[in-house]
Amino acid sequence: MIQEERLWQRLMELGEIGRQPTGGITRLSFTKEERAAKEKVAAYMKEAGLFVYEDAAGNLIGRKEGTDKDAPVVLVGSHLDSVYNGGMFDGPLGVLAAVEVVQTMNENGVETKHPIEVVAFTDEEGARFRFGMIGSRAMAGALSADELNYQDANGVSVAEAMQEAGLNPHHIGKAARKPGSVKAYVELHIEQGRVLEEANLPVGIVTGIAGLVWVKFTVEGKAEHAGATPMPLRRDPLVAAAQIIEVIEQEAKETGTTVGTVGQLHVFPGGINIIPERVEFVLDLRDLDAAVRDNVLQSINEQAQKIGKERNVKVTTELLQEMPPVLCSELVQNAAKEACQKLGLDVFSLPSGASHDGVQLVGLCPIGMIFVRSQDGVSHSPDEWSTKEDCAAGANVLYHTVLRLATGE
Ligand code: HGY
Ligand code: MN
Ligand code: MN
Repeated sequence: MIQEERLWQRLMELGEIGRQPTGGITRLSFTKEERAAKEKVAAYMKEAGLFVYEDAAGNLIGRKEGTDKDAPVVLVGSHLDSVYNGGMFDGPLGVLAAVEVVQTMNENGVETKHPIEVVAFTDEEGARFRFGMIGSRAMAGALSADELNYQDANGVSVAEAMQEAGLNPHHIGKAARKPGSVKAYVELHIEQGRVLEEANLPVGIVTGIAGLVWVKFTVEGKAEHAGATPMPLRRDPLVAAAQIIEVIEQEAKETGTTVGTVGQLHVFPGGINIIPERVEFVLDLRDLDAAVRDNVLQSINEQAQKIGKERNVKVTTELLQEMPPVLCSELVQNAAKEACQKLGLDVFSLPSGASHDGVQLVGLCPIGMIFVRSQDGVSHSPDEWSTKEDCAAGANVLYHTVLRLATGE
């Protein structure tokens, strides 16, 4: 069994890095907060007896050698970057549980055929730039050089941020893993929803991960005086945007499985007494079925253009990122099921509405995830919480899952 106290202490310690006065954690990719978190985890990895290194994409990796050092590795981990003002479990639980798993193996002299590599992926959340999963995309060889030119809100590109962090963006291709070199990828993560809580269970096995699109809407009208412009003469992009956002809610509700969110909206120039000139907002649209998601998107786009015409404003869209829904492999799901049975835990399967790095690795190796119950289903918020007992239960399931995968053929 893993050491519950050590895992919890490390979670609490790591949870202080990037803590904001608002109570949440902000640890964006390639920032000093993320660097500090990586240094802390690198120290834990060394305590666990791992060989620690960073790959060309800035993924932090701790390797436990296998008895067959050329056998495909079992990859296990998650991410250390966060959303703005986020919680302390989303990402770190998976990384620290993975460290705890291999440290427990090493402390008990447990050898495995396959090498095991613990990974903390760079920029899973995409909070800083316009897309996420930079580290796992690089590992899958799916990151093009021109994507490194995208800039953050301060005009700093991914490439520049990497250079500032001591990485050479031109070498990003070196992070790609050869096909066949990874046996499986397993990630422990908080559920970030209410299903396990409703089922009154600490742990669940993920069947598949929803596919998402991020679409940037730009609505252009005419800046005019707030006091001197009669209502019928206005070309107000913010009211049009509000109508489009209502359409998003209606269309997502329609299917019963789709979720649509607008969490980021900017008004230009933003004066109290100015009818806005331009409004920009990003739609996050998801469904386990890509065809359903894309039909909803098409309907939203059609209605958005209609609203634009009616209000004499210009509506344009730009796809920022698209991730297909993926299924978790039977190999990993079965290993996790056996682990739950061994531990006397219910075998309970559920889909993931949240997206995760495994989505990027599905072309490289079989993937799978284990969920830990989230209190009130809250995440991406300072109120994100899971209990010490549930985190330990998840880490023990991860231990036996990884052991099964790393010792088997
Ligand atoms: O957005 C997500 O689903 C994940 O937290 N990056
Ligand atoms: Mn997240
Ligand atoms: Mn996450």
